[in-house]
Amino acid sequence: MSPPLNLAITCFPTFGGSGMVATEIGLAMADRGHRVHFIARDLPVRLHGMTRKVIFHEVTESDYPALAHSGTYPLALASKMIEVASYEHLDILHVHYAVPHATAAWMAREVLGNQAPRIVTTLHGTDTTLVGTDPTYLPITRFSILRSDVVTTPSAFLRRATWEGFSIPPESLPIEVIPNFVDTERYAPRRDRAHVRALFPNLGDGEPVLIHVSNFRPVKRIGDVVSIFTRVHREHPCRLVMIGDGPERSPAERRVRELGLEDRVAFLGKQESFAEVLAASDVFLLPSEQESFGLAALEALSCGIPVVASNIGGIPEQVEHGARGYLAPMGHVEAMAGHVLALVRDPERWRRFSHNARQHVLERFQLAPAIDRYEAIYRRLAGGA
Ligand code: GMT
Repeated sequence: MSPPLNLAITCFPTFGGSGMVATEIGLAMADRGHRVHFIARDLPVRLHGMTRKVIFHEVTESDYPALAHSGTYPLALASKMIEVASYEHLDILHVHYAVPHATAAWMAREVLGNQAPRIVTTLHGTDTTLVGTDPTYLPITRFSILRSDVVTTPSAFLRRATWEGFSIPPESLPIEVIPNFVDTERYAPRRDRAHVRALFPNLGDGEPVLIHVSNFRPVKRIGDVVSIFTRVHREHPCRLVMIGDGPERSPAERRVRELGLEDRVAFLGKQESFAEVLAASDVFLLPSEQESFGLAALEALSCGIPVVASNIGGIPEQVEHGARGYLAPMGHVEAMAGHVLALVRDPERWRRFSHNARQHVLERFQLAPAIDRYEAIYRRLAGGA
């Protein structure tokens, strides 16, 4: 049997897809007997309440006044990586989201020399499409990605976008596509309407519930979520559940109040666990402008909830139009509302899509095969390849 590996993971600790994926990988590796460290600014959300399974190293910055606003986090992170790698003899440093994690990992490796762990960088989306290719960060992000030992992306779309966005010829940077995955037991079909009735006490029996989950950033087009809902509601009374928080939440809440629809829309804010509400809903909305993958849509599909989304980024790699949901050009709220109506007005169609969605996730997006692939990368690198 191969010896356990000593692995460190760096990610954003907040409610974002990249942090969730990173945490699940770490926990799964710990389950497989590897020694797993997390190096981050704060305890990742899904590690709360966990004891001893993984080891957490908090990155703290100096509060020296002259350093205020000088963005020293990458230096503090690199120093912590050096410290942990030195006394824990790390084999692998797996960083999620290139900015600034891949750069900190590269700095740490420069300092550690031949004692350095091998670096795996998983790109997640905006680190390529938005932040990374912003001229402010482009040269250093491109360099750090190229210096990683292995680079992975959750979709073929993001692999292409990385090659193109950073002007990297594919032959000089092989990128492995490892699709994101979902815990199919936690996100399982459970049509227990009590979970949505708790939010809407006077919910009618056949009244559909639409749902959206995100970080409410401009790329999510929260205004489109509300527009799709209002159009559907006009034709077919329904409800909307909004989970998450971010800059677009207040304007959306204001608009819902102005429309007099506040008793039909529930804004729940950030929720650590929402699988039951998701599984009790009817259609998941994701009209984003950018989405390298769309983890929340995968969680919905896993619960057997059809998805209506924009036809962008990596979404078509999981949502097949006309089979597990519907896709429309970004911003076409009329078309998306039409697709929602097609689902909620036709229970037979909804059941077919729901079944297809769950089956597809069970066949393609389970946790174990994805973890096998990450583990194979770690083993290959630790073995000197
Ligand atoms: O946009 C978000 O939801 C947050 C962001 C992140 O960095 O956590 O998500 C990105 O990574 C997720 C996990 O791989 C993907 O599912 C999201 O599609 C991706 N977001 C974008 O590309 C905008």
